[in-house]
Amino acid sequence: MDAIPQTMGPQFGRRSWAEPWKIKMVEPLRRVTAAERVSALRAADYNTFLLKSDDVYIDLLTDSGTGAMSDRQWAGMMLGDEAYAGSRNFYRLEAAVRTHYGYAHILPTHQGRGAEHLLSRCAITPGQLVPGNMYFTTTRLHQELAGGVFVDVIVEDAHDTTSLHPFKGNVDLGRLEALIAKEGANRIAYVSLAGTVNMAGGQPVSMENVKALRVLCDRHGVRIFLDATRMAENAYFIQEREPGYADVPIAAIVREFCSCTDGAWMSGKKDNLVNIGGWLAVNDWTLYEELRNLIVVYEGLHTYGGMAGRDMEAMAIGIEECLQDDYIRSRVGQVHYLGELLTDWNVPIVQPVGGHAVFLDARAFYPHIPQHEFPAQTLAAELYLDSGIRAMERGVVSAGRNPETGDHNFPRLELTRLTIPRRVYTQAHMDVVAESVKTIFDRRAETRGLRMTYEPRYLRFFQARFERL
Ligand code: PLI
Repeated sequence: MDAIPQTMGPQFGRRSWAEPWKIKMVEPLRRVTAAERVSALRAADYNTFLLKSDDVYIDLLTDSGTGAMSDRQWAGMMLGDEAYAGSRNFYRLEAAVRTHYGYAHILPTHQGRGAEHLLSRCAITPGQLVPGNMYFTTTRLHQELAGGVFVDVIVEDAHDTTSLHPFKGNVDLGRLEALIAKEGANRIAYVSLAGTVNMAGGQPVSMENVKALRVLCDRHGVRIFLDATRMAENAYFIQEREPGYADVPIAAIVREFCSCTDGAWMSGKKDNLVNIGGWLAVNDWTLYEELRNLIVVYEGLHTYGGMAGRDMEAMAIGIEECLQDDYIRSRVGQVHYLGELLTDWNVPIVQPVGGHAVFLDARAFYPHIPQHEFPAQTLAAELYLDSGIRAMERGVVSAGRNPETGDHNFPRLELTRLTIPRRVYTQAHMDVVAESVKTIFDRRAETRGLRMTYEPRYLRFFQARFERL
């Protein structure tokens, strides 16, 4: 019995969790040499979005479309009904969204931004305001292109990387009420609510907050549309942190949360565990009719919306899988494992750790690099140079420019995101990532910032180019 390590087993007071799956197929990773990394990053002009995936070792660029499908989902792909109209897979998807998210009318879209586009065009009258719990890049752009003006009404704690508020995604109801009082309810297109909040570090919204938001909006006749992209992860935090929800299943929490909203859009590439796809769902028939009419212009017929039948089937199965308590616990648990390693080493990260990623606080990491020299972009470049790990910027580059003044938007959060794909990497990969971050943290004083040499008009973070100062 001497062979049993002292730290393992319940008799020693420790119980670990493990992923509720085992690996059936593997994809080899390539370790990229230091010389290759230098030349690949130069060729990509210091933008990790412009790297070739073949030049990446561990890819933490995004959790979007990068997850591993289950054997059930792959089997479902073989059941694709590729009829142009009325595919049986559409009806499976429609039933899954109705059952688990609770909305009445469902439209598939090619991915999340397709749904954002349609909803923005149908639900915003030019000149209207769209209050929301922090902007998201594609969401705000579609709202602006439809003539709307986004207004941030997230709680103040969301902008403070060190605040331990358990629900940093909450709407500041006082600010929203003041906005409605000042502008009048007619000027509000709808409240754009995201659970979790990506740009704040994957931070959740509480059930108490969404219920109070519903009451406030009902008082003024304002609609609430939900970005449900990472709603299963949001539900996990409610179960973990909110009184009364510890024994409520994730699926029931999602259903209850969604019942406080008038509709939702979804990037199925995240929570719903598929490599491509999305959906849009609303309760109001008149709005649905408008959306259903517009979808044939931009996405495809209302029973496929830009998706293959097989992909709709995989998403219907992914919806069921992503709401299982064991799955979501291990998914968020892996993100937290990485966050705890970095916290133990005093690396500045957004606290508490969010649902889909660990966000490095680039301002605190590189206090000597001013925001106009892109500290978060620099950090992503340094990480790649050190180990071939790919992260992404979520700071001033992502925030873009003010459409009226043309100036940079300078967000208070200047973050580099280590985004964890779902069911893809192991705990050992997380160790390797943490060690690389620690290495560049230890030599942070020598690091210089970047200058932007090329700036595209829309969503500049995807294609901007930089050089070293
Ligand atoms: O990438 P799409 O078009 O399927 O979804 C757009 C989108 C909408 N809402 C939220 C909260 C997102 O995170 C989102 C896409 N996110 C990406 C691509 C990401 O890397 O976070």
